[in-house]
Amino acid sequence: MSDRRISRRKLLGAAATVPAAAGLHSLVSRGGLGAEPARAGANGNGAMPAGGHAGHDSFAHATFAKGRTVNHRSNGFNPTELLRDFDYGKTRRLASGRVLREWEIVAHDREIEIAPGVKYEAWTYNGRVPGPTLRAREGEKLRIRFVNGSEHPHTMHFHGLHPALMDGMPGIGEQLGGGQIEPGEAFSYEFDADPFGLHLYHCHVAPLAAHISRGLYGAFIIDPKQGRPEADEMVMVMNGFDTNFDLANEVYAVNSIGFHYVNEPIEVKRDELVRIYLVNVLEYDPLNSFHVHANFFQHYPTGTSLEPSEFTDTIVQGQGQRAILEMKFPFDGDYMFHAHVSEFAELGWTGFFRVGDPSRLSAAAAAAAYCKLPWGGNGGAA
Ligand SMILES: [Cu+2]
Repeated sequence: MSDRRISRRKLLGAAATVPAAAGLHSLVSRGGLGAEPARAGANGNGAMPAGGHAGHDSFAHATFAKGRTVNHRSNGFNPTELLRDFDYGKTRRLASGRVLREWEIVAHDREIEIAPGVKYEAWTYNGRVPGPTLRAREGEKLRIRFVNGSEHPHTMHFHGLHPALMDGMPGIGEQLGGGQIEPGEAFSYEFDADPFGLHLYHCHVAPLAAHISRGLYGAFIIDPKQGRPEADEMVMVMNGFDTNFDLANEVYAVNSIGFHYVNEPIEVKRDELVRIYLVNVLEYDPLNSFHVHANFFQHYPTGTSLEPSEFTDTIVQGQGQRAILEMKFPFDGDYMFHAHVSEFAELGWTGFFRVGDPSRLSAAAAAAAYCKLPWGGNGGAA
């Protein structure tokens, strides 16, 4: 079978009859990505490493082996840390009394591992995907110095209110040294933090889908002047990776690493307010979604109002849409969250919240037992 003709849908279908990990590995390596040769499992014959997941020897998850993880150290970022990592930049007060907030963002080309053994030649802001979560307060003056250390031209296009010359669009702003920023060049974007809400930034060089899907995006939060109630805050950027460049994604995730929050559930406290800044940057699929189990959340579309629009357990977002979600977990245990597009969920876009003290949780086995769920691969037959 020609690897170029393997779509992610064929891959899913093939999972029932062949070790799918092998399918993805060969697909990725033949697709020209990464140096890793095709190999099915750690022992090279298609079997997963020993250690408690014997049922997966021949019929693994569609693309993932439970218990195997990516190398976060060589990636340079870990989604568990990235989740609550807000970049406030550096501030100083101007003569006018206003706060000036400044960042430096450098674009780098960098290979990252997005699923165990699956390497991807990413283009990054500050070496990570998604880029740093830039966070400011309504009314401040913002300055983002962008340095293009990539081998390709890029920009930073921010969502928000600003003049055209600061829009990060090729062909607009060249007279200021802006517009398209060539390799080795730099430019400072300056605008006011307005309006408050949850926004995003991304590269806007053509071909746009390619530049975005390579990893050049990040969340951009403008807090309202009066702030928001105290909460355990986290950022989830819903993304995906077209590992063989056939204009369809093979891996889906929040914060880039498929199934990361299954391997490392997000620990939250019972009855504490959890606030999720949710952004959809997924390319090649028109819609993405977020669903949480056994709970409901307040939905603040774009975060531009302090009043929620809906109390629900599922929302749908097109590309570029984002929302703030607020919820509390009234019971201890493991609670799944995932795209309600089942195909995305099975290709990586699934995680767990772990509520309460894991050592005291008799019910906290869900994440560990995830691979035994029927849609985890083989129905748990050992
Ligand atoms: Cu770009």
